[in-house]
Amino acid sequence: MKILHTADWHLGKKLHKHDLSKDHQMFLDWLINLIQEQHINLLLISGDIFDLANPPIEARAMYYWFLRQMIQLKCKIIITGGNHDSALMLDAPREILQLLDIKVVGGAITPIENEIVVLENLVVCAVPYLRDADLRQAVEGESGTSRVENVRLGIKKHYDTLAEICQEKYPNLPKIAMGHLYAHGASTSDSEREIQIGNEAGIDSDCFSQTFDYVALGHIHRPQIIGGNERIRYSGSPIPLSFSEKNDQKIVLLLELSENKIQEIKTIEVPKFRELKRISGTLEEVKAKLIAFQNEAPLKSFIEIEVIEENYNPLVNKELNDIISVYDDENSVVLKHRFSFKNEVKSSEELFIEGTNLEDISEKSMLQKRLEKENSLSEEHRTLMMEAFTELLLMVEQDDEN
Ligand SMILES: [Mn+2]
Repeated sequence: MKILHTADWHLGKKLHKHDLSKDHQMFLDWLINLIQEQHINLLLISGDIFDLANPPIEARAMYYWFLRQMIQLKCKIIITGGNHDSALMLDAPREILQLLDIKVVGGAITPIENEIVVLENLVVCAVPYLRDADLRQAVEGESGTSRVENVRLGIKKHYDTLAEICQEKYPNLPKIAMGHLYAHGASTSDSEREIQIGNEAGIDSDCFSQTFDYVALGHIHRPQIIGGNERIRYSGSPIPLSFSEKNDQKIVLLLELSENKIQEIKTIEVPKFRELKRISGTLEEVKAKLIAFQNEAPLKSFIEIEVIEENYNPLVNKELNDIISVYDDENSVVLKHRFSFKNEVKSSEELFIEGTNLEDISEKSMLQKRLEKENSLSEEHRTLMMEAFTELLLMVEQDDEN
C-alpha cells in the first residue's frame, strides 16, 4: 500500500494581492500525475486545505475538481481541517463525500472514535486542528494548571485516547495519526498564523504515543522531522506561500506499507512552478540585477525589490518606480518594493540647539537647516528646493487669507 502525506495547500491564497491559483493548479496536475504513476492508494491532507474560512468560489471549485480526479483514480482521501479552514464549511458535504471514499474531518468529533478511519490494512486517526473548545472539554476538571499547560494536556489526551482505542481494537494494524498543530522546535516561515496561544502551547514529539507508526502533521510550511524522530513529520506546504519560503524545497511524503509495517518514508520533491526572487542593493545595482534576471520557472516570477542607499535621497522612490514601470518583462512581476538609507535621516529636533522654541523658528529656516544636513544634495538642488518651498508657502498663506 502506498500513502501520500501532504498539507497546507491554502487554496485561494494571495501573495501581495497576486493570485496563486495557477501555482495551485500546476501542483494539483503534478500531484494527480504522481498518484496515477505511483499507484497511490491513500492521500492524507493534514489541514489548511483553504487559506480562508470562507474561500473564494474558484478555490472551492478547484477543491471539488481535484476530489473528482481522485475518485477516478480510485485513490482514497482523508482530509482534516486546519486553523485556516472553517470546520463547518469542510464538514458540510461530509455525508456525500463519505459515499465516494473521501473522509473529511473538519473539526473534532464526539465521540472521539469517529475520528478513526479503518482501512483493510491500516488505521488512521484523522485528528483536525483542535480548537480551544475541543481541548477545554478534554481536560475538564483538571485544575491548578496554566492555560498553556491545559492546551498541551488537552492535545496529548486527545491523541492518547485515540491510541488506546486503536491499540485495543486493532492491535495488529499499523496506525497513522494526523494533526494540525505547532510542535516545539519547528522551523517556521512568515506564512503560518500563530496557533494555540501564540505557539506557546507547542507540543513535543513525546506527545504522540509509540502506538502510532507515523504522525502526518500540518501547519508548519517547511517540511521537517520533529524531535529527531523520523516518524513524526511535517510535509510542509507544496508551494511557497511567502517570500521567506523562496529557497525551500517543497515536498510531499510517500509512505510504503507492507507486512503491517511502514517500510519506507520517501521524500518526493515538488517541482518549482514559480520563482520568488528578492533583489537588493543600491538603485544602480537593483537596476542591473533586474535586467540580468532570467526567469526559468513556468510561471511568471514574483520579484521583491529592496533598495539600500548610503544617503537619503528623496528621489529614490520616483526613480525606483521609473525603473519598475520601464521593466516590462513578460516573465516577471515586481510584487513589492521598499527602500532604506544607511545614514538615517536626523529628526528636526536634533538640528536646533536645545531650548529653542519651535514658534521662534520660521518654516523657511527649518527647511534651510534640514537641507544643510543633506550632504548628497548639490547647492543648486538646495536652492531649487528652497524656491519651490517658498512658492508653496506663499500659496498656503494666500489660501489662509481667503
Ligand atoms: Mn498552514
